[in-house]
Amino acid sequence: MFMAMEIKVVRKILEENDNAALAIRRKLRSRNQCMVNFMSSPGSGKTLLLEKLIPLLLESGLRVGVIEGDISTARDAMRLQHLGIPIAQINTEFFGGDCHLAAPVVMTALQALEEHPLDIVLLENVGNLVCPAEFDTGSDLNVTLLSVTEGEDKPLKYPLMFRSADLALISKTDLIEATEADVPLIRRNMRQINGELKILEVSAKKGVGLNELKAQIVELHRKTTV
Ligand SMILES: Nc1nc2c(ncn2[C@@H]2O[C@H](COP(=O)(O)OP(=O)(O)O)[C@@H](O)[C@H]2O)c(=O)[nH]1
Ligand SMILES: [Mg+2]
Repeated sequence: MFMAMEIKVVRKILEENDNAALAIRRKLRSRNQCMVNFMSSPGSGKTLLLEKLIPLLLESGLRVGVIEGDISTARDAMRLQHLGIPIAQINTEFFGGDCHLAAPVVMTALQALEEHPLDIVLLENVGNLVCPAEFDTGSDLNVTLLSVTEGEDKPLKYPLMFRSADLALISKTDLIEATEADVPLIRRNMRQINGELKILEVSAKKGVGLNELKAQIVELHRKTTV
C-alpha cells in the first residue's frame, strides 16, 4: 500500500516536471532561443568548459546566457562573471536541496534572464551522475561529460545519464597519459548504452575539441530557431 502511494507521488512529480519542460520549450521557441543542458559528476569540468566555450560562441555573434545550478554557493557563476554575460544562479538548497535542476526551477531562472535578448542559454546542472538524467529540463540538447579520470566503466554503471544524452564529451583528454585511460573502451561503453550517442573528446584546459562543440551548438541554434 505504502509502496503504491510512493510510486504515485513519484509519477506525479515527474508528470509535473514534464509539463514544465514542455512550457520551457514553448517559451524558448517563442523567444527564438535554444538551450543546452550540461550534466556530469562534480568535477568533470563543466564550468571550465563553459568558460572556454562561451567566448567562441560570442565570437560567432550569438548572445549567450547561463543558468548555473548548484546545491549551494554562487562559486561557478562567479567564475564566469568576467565573461560579462547574463547569469542566473539557482541554489537548490532553497528548494529542498535537490540533487538536480527540476524544470519548474529552470523556468524561474529563464524568467530571471528574460530582460536580456539571448540566442542560447547554457545550463550547468547540479554535479551528479544520477538525478539530473531523470528530470527533463526543457533543453534542446543534453550533453553529458565524463572525464578520463573517472573510470571507463561509468557509462555501464550510470546508464540513464548516457541514455538521456544526445552528446557525450570525454573531458580532460590532456590527462589521458597520466591516468592511462582507455578512451576506445570509454567510447565502446558509451555506445553500448546508447547507440545513437555522438561522442566528442575535449580538453577545456588545452582548448581541444572546443571548436567542434561550438559548431554543434551553432548548428542546433540554426535548426531550432527561425
Ligand atoms: N587537466 C584538466 N583539468 C581540468 C579540465 N577541465 C577542468 N579541469 C579541472 O578540474 C577541476 C574541476 O573543474 P570544474 O570546471 O569545476 O568542474 P565541474 O564541477 O564539472 O564544473 C578544476 O580544478 C578544473 O581546473 C581539463 O580539460 N583538463
Ligand atoms: Mg561547476
